[in-house]
Amino acid sequence: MKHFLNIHDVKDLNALVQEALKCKKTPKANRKLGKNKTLGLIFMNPSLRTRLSTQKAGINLGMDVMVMNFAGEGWALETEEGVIMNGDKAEHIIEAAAVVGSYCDIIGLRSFPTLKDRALDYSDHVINAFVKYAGVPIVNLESATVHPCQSLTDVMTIEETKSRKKPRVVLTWAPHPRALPQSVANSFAEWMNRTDYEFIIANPEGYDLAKEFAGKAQIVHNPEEAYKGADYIYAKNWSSYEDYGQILLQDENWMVDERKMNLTNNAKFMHCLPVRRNVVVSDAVIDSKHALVIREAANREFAAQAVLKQILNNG
Ligand code: AN0
Ligand code: CP
Repeated sequence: MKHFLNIHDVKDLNALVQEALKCKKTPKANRKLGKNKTLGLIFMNPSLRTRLSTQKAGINLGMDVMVMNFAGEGWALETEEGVIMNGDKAEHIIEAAAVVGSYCDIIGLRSFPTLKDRALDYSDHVINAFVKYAGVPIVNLESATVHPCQSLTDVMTIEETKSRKKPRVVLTWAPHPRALPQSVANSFAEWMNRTDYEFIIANPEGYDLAKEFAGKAQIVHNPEEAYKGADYIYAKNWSSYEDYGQILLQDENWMVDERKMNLTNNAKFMHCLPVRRNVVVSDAVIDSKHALVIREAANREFAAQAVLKQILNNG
């Protein structure tokens, strides 16, 4: 693997999931692989899990890890090419990416969408500028359009816990007071579409994901219909793609609650975290034995490790 930007960088999904499960069994088995290699983690936005799990994954492989929060700490970056930089942006991404690349063997980057300009966001221009100018492999730690480290973890977690070969997996939209990216949902859909699971997306009208990500998924606009017989309920809020970046609805009937969970096939509850209790999911569901959220977050370490291992092995 050269870069890990999205599902298209994964040739054999099952092999990568098996690698992550192997890393979980013996996390310190490859401590020599990353010796004298530097992993740089750059965050344009907040993080808990991605930052610590990827750092830990690098340490497990013997890498030296440097982390930098750009928001508020780095220079304000210009990302448009050919502009006269006489405004508030002090540094161009062309130099910034090349400089970080000169210190690192692998770079992980988190850069959220603007949620204002759909065409710009969906060009994923920030991470692509790092690919173009950093000169080293790039790992996507959530970009404007996808969050592949999360999705790999999600497939791994389903593989670990599923009670039938082809589970019925439901990605359900849930309410949220703030406008959030579509990245986690886009990515989850893309990765589910690479499995042989039954995959359904439940979201209100106006919240359909871009077709390129929803792919062959069955889309329903009624939560009760989707929950029936589900083995996994994967909740996430996203802002509208159609009415780009807008919040169209706060309807609490879309919150994951016990009433709807009772319609399922004893479904497990999943969420990438951070989650707002009693907005996205009720206390009763997230505190129940069906919630996989802590296992899911813990698995981030081994998913990241599998990715770093494949990149390091590529030389
Ligand atoms: C982010 C999002 O929805 O993309 C990060 C999730 C991993 N969530 C929030 O900003 C709350
Ligand atoms: N799930 C996830 O990516 O969490 P953080 O935003 O805390 O990294």
